[in-house]
Amino acid sequence: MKKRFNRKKISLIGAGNIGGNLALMAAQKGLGDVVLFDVVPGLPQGKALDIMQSFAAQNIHTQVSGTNDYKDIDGSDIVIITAGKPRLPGMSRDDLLDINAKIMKDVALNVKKHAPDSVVIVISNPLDAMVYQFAMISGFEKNKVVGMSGILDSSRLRTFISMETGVSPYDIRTFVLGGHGDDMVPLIRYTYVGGIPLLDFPGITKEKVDKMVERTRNGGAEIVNLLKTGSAFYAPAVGAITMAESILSDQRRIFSAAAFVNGEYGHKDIFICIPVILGGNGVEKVIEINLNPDEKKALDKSAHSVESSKEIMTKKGYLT
Ligand code: TXD
Repeated sequence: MKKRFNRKKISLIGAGNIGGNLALMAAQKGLGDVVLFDVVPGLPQGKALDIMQSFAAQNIHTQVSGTNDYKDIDGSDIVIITAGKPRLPGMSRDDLLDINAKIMKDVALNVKKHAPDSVVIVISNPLDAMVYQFAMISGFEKNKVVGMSGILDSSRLRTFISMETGVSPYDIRTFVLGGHGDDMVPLIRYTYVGGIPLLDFPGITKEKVDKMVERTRNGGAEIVNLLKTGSAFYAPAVGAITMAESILSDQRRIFSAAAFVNGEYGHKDIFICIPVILGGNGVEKVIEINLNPDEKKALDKSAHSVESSKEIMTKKGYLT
């Protein structure tokens, strides 16, 4: 689809559960024209037509189109990648590595060719490995590539805190650092209910906080086990579209997101979830917050898990 005068162009690589919801959400937020791409013939076209047919009742004036041809993503301002298999019950995110690394290599080469000036948000799992692989294969500047992880993990923790305190999750703030895996690092010391530190909120105990942290770490698996046929997709789509809006409208909002580190937090040449400012240039700034010894130890453990999967990717030739 040709870029329309002065409208942003959002291309979604993967028209599955998350991709379809991203297309509808982008349209409802008026972010720009949307191109939905997938390798399955008819899938993106069908979902795009269905979404377009909802506009008459929604007062929406942008375009959504579906395609199996990468040339239709030419000139995209932002590309959001969900191409790949989701988990099934009993699978870890890392179990998806071989399947999704082969897919991501193809996607990265095509995005490099057709949308070289875009900012890319990677969602596919295993997230930290997939976002790194995309950056290496595409050769994009590192600030133009970011992974959607911490905003989802933070949303899960905020939801559990809301259930416990009765406060709207919208008024709860937190950060989650590290890999998007079982050793992710929710930072309780930086978690606030309104302006009240979580551990000072009436009725909150360390035991309750530990339970909410554990449930956050298992948040993805909890939904996979309930759905049985795939993984979460509404909250991941909202997380990604919120990041995309901050980039497309240069809002410069702060998120927990998988970004490239070059010495920050004591780690180099990996993507891990850290606080970042997202604006028109993608990752505008990596925010290095103070960590106490326990927090730093937990982050290092999580970062080492990410480094191990990077070594596997290197050995298997997925990074070239
Ligand atoms: O926090 C996070 N980052 C995670 C990520 C949160 C939830 C889901 N997470 C992962 O996103 C999940 O483990 C998957 O790896 C992706 C996409 O999840 P989704 O639920 O959208 O999976 P679907 O519904 O199976 O959609 C994937 C689509 C499907 O339509 C395939 O045909 C398509 O990807 N696909 C491809 N598109 C483009 N190019 C290629 N090569 C390709 N192969 C498959």
